[in-house]
Amino acid sequence: MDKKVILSGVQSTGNLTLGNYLGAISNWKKMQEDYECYYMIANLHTLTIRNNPETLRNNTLNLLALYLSAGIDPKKSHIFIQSQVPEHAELTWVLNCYTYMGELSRMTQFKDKSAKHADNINSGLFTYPVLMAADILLYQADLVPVGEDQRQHLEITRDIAERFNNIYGQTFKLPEGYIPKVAARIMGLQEPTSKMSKSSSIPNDSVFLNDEPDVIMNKFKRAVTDSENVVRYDVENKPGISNLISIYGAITGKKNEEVEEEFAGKGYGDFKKKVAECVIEELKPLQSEYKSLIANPDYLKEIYVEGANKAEEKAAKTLKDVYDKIGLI
Ligand code: ATP
Ligand code: LTN
Repeated sequence: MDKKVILSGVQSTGNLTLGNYLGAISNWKKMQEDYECYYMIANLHTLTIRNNPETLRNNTLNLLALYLSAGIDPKKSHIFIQSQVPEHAELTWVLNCYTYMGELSRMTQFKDKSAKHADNINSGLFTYPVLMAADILLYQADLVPVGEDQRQHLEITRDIAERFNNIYGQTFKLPEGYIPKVAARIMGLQEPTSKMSKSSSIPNDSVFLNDEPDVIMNKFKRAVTDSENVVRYDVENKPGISNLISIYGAITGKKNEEVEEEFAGKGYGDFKKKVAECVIEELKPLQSEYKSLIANPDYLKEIYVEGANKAEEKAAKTLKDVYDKIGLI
């Protein structure tokens, strides 16, 4: 039987955070053993905010190096850059014509990002989910591993696919989300009521995968907690400590109660230090691999050229079917 297909991606907006890693990328690695995987760098999505061209180019290659160092293996998975497979932009235009303004205006990411970038509420930001739908539907993906914040975008993808299938007959597979039970939403260390994000402007809020060990230690030491001084999971009343418990649990595989037990009678200082140490340990091999990869742009190019060729083989088939069905010559 054919393997089930996975597709996922991350925007090339900056360095990956611990949230991106625990919520998404670390699952990608596990899935490549059993599925046909397409892992993409979503550099077209990145255009929805203003970028310096040189920074965008660097971020794209950095992200590729981070995928590889996090264990995504080009021999097992197809790793590619979205802009190198033109079918993504082409299918987006078609799907735009099957997507309603009303449904796009309900997207919480659009509302959040419009508030954050009030000076640049461009139409790309509005139609962002349609490009994401095209990414997924081109590959007839069965499963899409993402963090909790992308759930709504998966729902609209299914709605668009279903609408199209209803008019033209079976064309797109309806994808399912694969949202992990733990670490689907890692919060900021300074603002534990909002998610940790790559583009956060709050100092020490996000832990980046290529932060030096002493920087990671300091960020955790400064993490916002509460005055109770008891390590107890309670998102409502203790968002900071609960977030640290989630991080520690995601890395060590321990359940919340086990973490509470381990730190019973110990203060926050000890706990924060232990969380920082386990993050530093987890990231150590990734960081040394990243340093050697980023120094080898020829190798990175080899990977993305090969990945785009393989991705395009599959994407072109779906796009041709779509064009035929809707009557484009
Ligand atoms: P940006 O700040 O540019 O919006 P981001 O950090 O929110 O970036 P994305 O590129 O939007 O990251 O998301 C990449 C992947 O990481 C997605 O699957 C997303 O669901 C997941 N993800 C992002 N932030 C977190 C988080 N804090 N916890 C768990 N998963 C996350
Ligand atoms: N919007 C996603 C990134 C992304 C994506 C995708 C994820 C773009 N295209 C396709 C899964 C499938 C985000 O994480 N912000």
